[in-house]
Amino acid sequence: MSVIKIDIIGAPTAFGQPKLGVSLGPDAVRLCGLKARLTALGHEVSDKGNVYGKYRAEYGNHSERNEEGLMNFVQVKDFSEVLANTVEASLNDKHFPFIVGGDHSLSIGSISGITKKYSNLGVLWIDAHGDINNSDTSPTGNIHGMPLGVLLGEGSRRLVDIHHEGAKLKHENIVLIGVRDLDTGEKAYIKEHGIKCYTMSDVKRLGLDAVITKALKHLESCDGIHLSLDVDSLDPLEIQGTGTKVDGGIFLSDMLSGLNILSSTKRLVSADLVEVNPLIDNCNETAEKAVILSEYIFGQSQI
Ligand code: EXY
Ligand code: MN
Ligand code: MN
Ligand code: MN
Repeated sequence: MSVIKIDIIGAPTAFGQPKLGVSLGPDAVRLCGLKARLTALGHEVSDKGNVYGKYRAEYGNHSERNEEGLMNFVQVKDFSEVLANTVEASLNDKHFPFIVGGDHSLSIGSISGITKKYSNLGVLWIDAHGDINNSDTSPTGNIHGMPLGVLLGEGSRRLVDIHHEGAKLKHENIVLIGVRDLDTGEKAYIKEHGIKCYTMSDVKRLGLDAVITKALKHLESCDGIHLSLDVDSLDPLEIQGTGTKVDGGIFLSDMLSGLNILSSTKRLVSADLVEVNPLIDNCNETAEKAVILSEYIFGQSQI
């Protein structure tokens, strides 16, 4: 197995959603031995600590909508800028940025940093949700439901222009996997732009291995692949510690098999692992499973 220089980047933001606790996700995952367990696979692992902007989520989420209907806009923008710079620096060192959250709004920052280097980035978005709302379509104003919309250049210009101006991703370079809770506006947007989307029904019918294989084929011409893995893609029977659970999800054993296929291609250049919330968990089991997912992202296999 080839050695990967992994930078663990903690992204303890909670400003993209209303529940307290998701900012503790990175440390909950560290406590389960993330660094040691990735090192044991033979990789060179450096823990870069947590990234902080000017605001600290631990003191409570000030949920006021701005004039564009966005919750905590100032805090999300500030955090995204800092995270984008950190991720870009990791890539400049020729390392693999592994961003551990934190709510899914962090992907605005991480992917903005990555696309400075990879201008034709492919993204595998494994999630119960589409996260493809924008300031005009969102029913809640919660920015963790909008990162893909923002990265595609939709809605609030002030969010879209974070780190570098304009859209960061192309519609044809995104594959959604495991979705089962889309808002009306998200469904219309996915159809209108022909975004490749494997719903949970598709995953059930085809199997996750086949879906990942098809997704990789779809992203064949990309200059790198980023994995954005939301733990709420897993079935709530297996994980409790995440803020927006949706029944009928992926089982851990299936996910590990799919990640095994993905990692063996060696096309991944970066990854996010998001939405672990230890305050609503059962004895930190979601963080423990997040570490198992991480091991498979980085090439763990069963023999
Ligand atoms: N679609 C809903 C919204 O936009 O508020 C719920 C979004 C949940 C997003 C989670 C993290 O993936
Ligand atoms: Mn180095
Ligand atoms: Mn998400
Ligand atoms: Mn989700």
